[in-house]
Amino acid sequence: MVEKTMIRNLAYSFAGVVLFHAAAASAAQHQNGVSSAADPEAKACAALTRSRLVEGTSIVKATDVSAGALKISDRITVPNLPAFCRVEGISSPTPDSNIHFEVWLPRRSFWNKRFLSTGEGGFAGQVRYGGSGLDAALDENLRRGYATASTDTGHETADLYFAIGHPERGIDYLRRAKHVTTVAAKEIIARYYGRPSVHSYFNSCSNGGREGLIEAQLYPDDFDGLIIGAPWNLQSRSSIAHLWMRQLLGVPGAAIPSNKLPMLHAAVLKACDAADGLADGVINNPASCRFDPKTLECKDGDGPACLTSAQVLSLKKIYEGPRDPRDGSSIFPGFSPGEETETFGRPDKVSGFPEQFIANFVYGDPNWDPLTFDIEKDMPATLQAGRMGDAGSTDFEAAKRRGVKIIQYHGWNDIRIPPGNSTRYYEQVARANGGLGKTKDFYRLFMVPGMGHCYAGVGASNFGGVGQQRPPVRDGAHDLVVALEDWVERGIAPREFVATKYVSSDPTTSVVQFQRRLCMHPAVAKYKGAGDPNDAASFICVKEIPPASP
Ligand SMILES: [Ca+2]
Repeated sequence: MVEKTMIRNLAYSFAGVVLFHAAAASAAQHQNGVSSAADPEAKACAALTRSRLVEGTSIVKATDVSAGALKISDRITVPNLPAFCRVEGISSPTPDSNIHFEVWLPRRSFWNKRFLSTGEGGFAGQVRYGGSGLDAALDENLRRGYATASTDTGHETADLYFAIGHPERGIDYLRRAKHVTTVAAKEIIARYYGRPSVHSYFNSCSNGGREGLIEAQLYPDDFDGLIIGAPWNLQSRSSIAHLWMRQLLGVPGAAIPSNKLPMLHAAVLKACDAADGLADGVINNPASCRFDPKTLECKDGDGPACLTSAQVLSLKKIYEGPRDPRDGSSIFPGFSPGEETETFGRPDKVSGFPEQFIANFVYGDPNWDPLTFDIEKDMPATLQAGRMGDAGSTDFEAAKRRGVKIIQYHGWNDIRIPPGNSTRYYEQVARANGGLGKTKDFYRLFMVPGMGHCYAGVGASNFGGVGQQRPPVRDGAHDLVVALEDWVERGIAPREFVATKYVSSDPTTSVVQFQRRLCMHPAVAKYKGAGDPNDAASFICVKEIPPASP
């Protein structure tokens, strides 16, 4: 694995110049440390340690790190880094706060004059150092020449119930830590280089997507452009939906047995796969898929090739999502047809985050039992708790005034956060901002056929998002970050992307299996009917209004 990583990293394209890291092989063998104090950049780095930041925030340590692998802890070593200044800081916006953050500063000559922050998924709890050769964490941002930052958001991963008895730490995670880290990072950048970054960007997914939306909504001065992946922006509603489904499928006979999933998936594909012009196992617009679970209902008793009436009912509810028992309105979208594999219909296998959310923020009780969840009883308190950290506002006035640009994406095969959450939220934003036409001047959504949560899946799922394999080309067509820069800095708005599927999920591979077009919502990619289906040019983006959200 290390060997493969080294081979892949032998050539990096830095600012259009390909640099060959001839020493990469040997460098990766060593834990490189502090470089010579005589080096002026090393001196400038060390000097940061003594500088004071805004009140409540201080630099604990600033270390000049030479090129190679950096050992962070016994568990974490980040390979193949260029030389940089590693700044470790701490921030206490309240007396109970304990926010750790890091800012990584590339060498002056290598810096591309920009700040690109990564974000933190799930409940964070750790600085996002690296992604095992994958995209958009501190390591890869640094390799691309950005000054970059990440935070543990004020608690450690092992502290599952960090907000219980520590409400301010809860707020740090929900909305404050990313902001104070960003303010500190910008100040550190200005001091180290003697000038501020020309632009500040954000790129993350899931809870990181929520962080980005919170930033754009509450702290619009922080970033000039943000990439928002599959946002967990409505933690309260998402948790309600998850627990509702867990309860629904926990009833004896209601769950869909895993041995029936291949049969179910095949039936869904048969109904909807070819609607985009190509039967390739990927449904480009699941929103228009009219698969009726009832067509699979057993006629003569239960069997492996059919669903019982209880299973048919479960399946309808999985696709539909929970409804408010008081008025029948949709609380949260269901999952989209096309991903009836492995953990489909197994919420207990997907995530413990909803339980953790409710324990921390709703009842303050680590022993709260998720199996006692009752939508009627528990929904009001859960929605109330969500007001603190849900990023559901549609008010982007301040961001718009500053010219902030937002690119959002979401995989249609996401079984952690339903993809309908992104389309529904985006449509709400559009309604509140003068319609789709005006909204796309500052905010664009790209749905990704066949991609799971943030990355991976049967579709073309690599285009510069966090945790993805790196795109084959770092340009505005293949890479979200470059596209965002083009939009913010040159006024060139992204209309579509080329997403890549590699022959293997090994991050070292560069052999392309196929490429597809990602279209701007509500357009959908259609196969032209002729041409190599592995070539993105064989597809066009066709305007297709999805069925209205309930
Ligand atoms: Ca298809």
